[in-house]
This record gives sequence, C-alpha cells and structure tokens, in this order.
Amino acid sequence: MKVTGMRFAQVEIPLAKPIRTAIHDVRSVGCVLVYLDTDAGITGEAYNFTMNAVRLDVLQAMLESFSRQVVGKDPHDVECIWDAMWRDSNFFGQKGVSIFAMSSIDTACWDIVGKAAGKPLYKLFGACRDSVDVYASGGLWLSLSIDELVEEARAFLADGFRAMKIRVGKKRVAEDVKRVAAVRDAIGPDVALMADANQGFSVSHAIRLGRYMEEFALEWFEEPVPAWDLEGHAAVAAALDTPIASGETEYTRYGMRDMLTAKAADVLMPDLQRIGGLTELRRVANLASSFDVPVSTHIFTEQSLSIAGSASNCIYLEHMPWFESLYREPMRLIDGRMAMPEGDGLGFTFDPDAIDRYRIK
Ligand code: SMN
Ligand code: MG
Repeated sequence: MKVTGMRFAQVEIPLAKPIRTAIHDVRSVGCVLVYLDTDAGITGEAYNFTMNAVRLDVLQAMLESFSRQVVGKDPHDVECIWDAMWRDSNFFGQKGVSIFAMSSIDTACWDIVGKAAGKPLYKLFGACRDSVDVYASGGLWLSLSIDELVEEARAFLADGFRAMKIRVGKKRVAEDVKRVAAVRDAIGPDVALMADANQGFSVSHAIRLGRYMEEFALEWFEEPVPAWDLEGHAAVAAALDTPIASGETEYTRYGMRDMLTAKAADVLMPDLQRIGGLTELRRVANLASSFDVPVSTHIFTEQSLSIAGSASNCIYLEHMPWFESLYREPMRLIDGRMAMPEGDGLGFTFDPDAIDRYRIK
C-alpha cells in the first residue's frame, strides 16, 4: 500500500460562549483537517487545531512540507515515516509547529493501518480495557460566576459524568478556594474533581492555594506554575499531598523524560498534537510506566481513546466536546466511563456535512 497524496480542509467551530483560563481567551477553535489517501482506497484522517483559528495556514504549509516523507510511502512503515519527519525537522526545530504537523500525519497513518487491518486501533495496539474513566472538561471556566459554576457542575452530573475539572487562577487565593468549595459542595464527595491552573501561579501562590485545596480531595492540581519551570512543579509536588498533573505543554518523549526525571508530575498529561502523534504517545505512556507514573490524555478525546484503551497506566480520558460535531460517530458515555470506539482505525470519521458547515478554506 502507498500514500498517494495529502488533502486538507480548514474549519472554524465557534464555541457556545467565549471561555477564559489563566492564559487562554477562546471564542472558537480552528482545525486543519488532514486526509491521507492511499492506492488501496483507504483514507486516514486526523487534525491539527489552534484556538481562535489563528495560524492555520502556517500549519498547513508545515504539513505540506512533509509530503516528501509521506507520499509514496507505505503507511504501515509509520515508525520510518516518523523518523524521516523527525530528521527533516531538525533544522527547523523539534517542538512547536514541526511536531504539530508530524503528529497529525502520524495519527492519520495509524488510522489507515487500523482500517486496513479491519480493527479499532486500541485492539491493534493491545487492548487493556473496553472503557475508561473520563472527566468533563468543557466547562467550569475561570470566566464563570460561582452560580454558573454550580449550574454547570450539576449539568455535568445530569449528563452522566462522574468526574470534572475546574479552572483556577484568580488573583486572590480565597477566591479560588471559594469557587472550588462551591463545586465540591454541589457534586458531593463521591465525584472526582480536578483543578487546572493553566500555569498561572508562582510557586509560593500555588503551594498556598494547594494547601487550602487539600480538604477538597482533588484528583489532581494541574499546571500550577509555568510549564517550563520543572523545578517549580517539583517544589509544589513535594509540598502537597494532592497529586500534581502536567505535560500538556511539553513536546515528545524528550520533554516527558525531563519532566519525569525532575519529578515535575505525579500524573503525566501528554497532548496528542504536542507529543508527536500516536506513535510517540504510546512511547510516552511506556516511559511514564517505567517511573510508575500514570498518564491522563490531554483533549483530542476521540483519538486519545486508542491510547486510553491500550496503555494500562492511563487513568483518565479528558472529555473536551469542541470537536465532536466534526464526526459521524458519537462518543459513548456509559455509567460515567467512555466506551472504546467500535469502528476500524481511530473509529471516528469526518462528517462531510459538518465540514461543509464549518469550512473556511
Ligand atoms: C485547556 C485545554 C484546552 C484549552 C484551554 C485549556 C486545559 C486542559 O489546559 O487541560 O483542558
Ligand atoms: Mg490543562
């Protein structure tokens, strides 16, 4: 089998209402959809995304620049393709846009491999579960009032979620404590609650807030300090009983190795597009297991299921609903857990009507 060409579409999906974290202001998400066609009539699909649909042309140009490493190659040789793209991006830099583009090409190759084998990828990788704990992440933003937080938390429970994540990052410790307390109170002690600071705090502020939050029995406290401050992460982790989660802003197994050796994360949170696609995500889950550190996948909910179903140290899947309208197949939340996809490959295929609706290029 050979890849015969790459096709792209750019879409912009508006969010129901604008949202804010300590560092993000988001009104829409934009994607470059990637289609890898083959001479076997199978097409692999994946996407890159940016907040507010900025720089999609940059991403598409980077994707096109890898055509020499992909077109004409057998998608089953996906490790070779990964290595060829890695070598070719050395001069340009092996973080940022290079890795974004590599990630979606790699993921689309795996989608082809699964479709050709007639199996869902989590089975092909070696399955360890057929559903996974999942938390609701598309809500409880910093921009909400306490009343709105409580209303959203109740709505998540009504939707069937048994875990959810709140964003923290207010100027005063007491304000964040009040917000987290209100959500914990609304959901009761048996529902898992995570808090994400999106890198917004200094080490001392994070430790102070973390100490106040210990009583809420959080599943984890995420990115308490800037992502590049591994020592700061480790200092917060050492000071608190609450586990520290981090990793979404780092790149490839090398970034994850540095986080693990620095003891910067009790829960490692690789992001499909920053890690380098499914090939590298599998490597990173294994790397984390050698430190006895669990992983929880970062957004890319549909694609990450393939890892969540095959990496035994994956403890949670993050549910971000932003992209589900792009797909024909709905995700299946059953008894608070997300069921693995049943279709071949990734198990999620782009819905042409939805693409037409959101298409900007
Ligand atoms: C996050 C993800 C995507 C957009 C904004 C914030 C957040 C998370 O860091 O972990 O969900
Ligand atoms: Mg986060």
